[in-house]
Amino acid sequence: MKKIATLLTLLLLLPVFSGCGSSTIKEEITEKTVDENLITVGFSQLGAESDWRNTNTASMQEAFTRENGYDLIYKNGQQKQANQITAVRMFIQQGVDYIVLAPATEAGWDSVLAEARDADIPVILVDRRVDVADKSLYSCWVGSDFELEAKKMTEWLKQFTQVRNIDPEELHIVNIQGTSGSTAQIGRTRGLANACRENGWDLMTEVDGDFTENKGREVMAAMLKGYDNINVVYCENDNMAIGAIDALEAAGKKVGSNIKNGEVMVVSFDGVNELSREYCREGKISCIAECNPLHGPRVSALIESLERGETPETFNYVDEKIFSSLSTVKSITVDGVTYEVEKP
Ligand code: GYE
Repeated sequence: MKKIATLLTLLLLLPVFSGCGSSTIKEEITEKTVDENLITVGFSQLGAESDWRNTNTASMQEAFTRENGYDLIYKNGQQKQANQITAVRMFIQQGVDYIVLAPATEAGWDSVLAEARDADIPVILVDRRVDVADKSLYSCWVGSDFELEAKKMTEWLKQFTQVRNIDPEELHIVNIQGTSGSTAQIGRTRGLANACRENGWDLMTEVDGDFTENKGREVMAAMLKGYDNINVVYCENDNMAIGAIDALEAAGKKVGSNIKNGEVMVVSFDGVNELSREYCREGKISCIAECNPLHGPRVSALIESLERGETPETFNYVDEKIFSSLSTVKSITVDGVTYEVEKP
């Protein structure tokens, strides 16, 4: 079998080496030269909107190398679910061994995942989830507990304001949200909304910033025109926080934790981007709830487990930290678990 595959590969490559292959032909050929000894993985990544995403893509590419026994077919969905659906259909046609999907948003996956199941190709979800009626449409998922990240952040804010004698009704919060309908957005938004209700904080508005720096800047500038008393900006990722800080400073605001003195506090999620960590060290970002993107080895461990005929846990959560350079709050306890607040 291996010999036939190699022979086929050589025959297919001939026109390219003799100079008569166009780049389109080359692509078709690469897609057909599947090495029988490798595990073929089709990975549909949703896009490249943030540093978190790029680090996640790199982690996957480093894990699924030929040296590690994999043949990786990587497709960037450019932030569009339609592109991701096309990629999954292509993987099915190519007969890959596993489909790994990092879905942009949760809805609308039922049909294409049913096609994968009909073709007997296991689907592993990474990072965000899908909302499908039939839960057997995917084997398992690995990623973060986004609502827990938000609970950690809001618990930190609650303790911080208590220690600094800031009354709950003095907080005027805006939320710059991640891509609407994505698991990360849903969990982080829900966590904040619940905490605002429970603590009596004023949640003034929630606006989609699509997880990008440019959108964060744009949305913040617009909010500053609509509200003059914003004193907490909750950004659902660091890239949007960087954009928001630009807009705040351009409008003459001082970012920082001294709310009583008129500073605007910025908090965010991820802790991947170097500039945001620097901002956190300087106090421009008061607190970051970590979101870990290094899923490559985790997905590969799940595939190895499936290869051995095991049934891995359906939902696999990653442990995450919380960072602040302020020493006001030393630790927080959420759902019975205590987290030390670490230096960024
Ligand atoms: O926080 C953000 C990215 O889904 C966890 O997506 C991911 C989020 C991450 O764009 O930066």
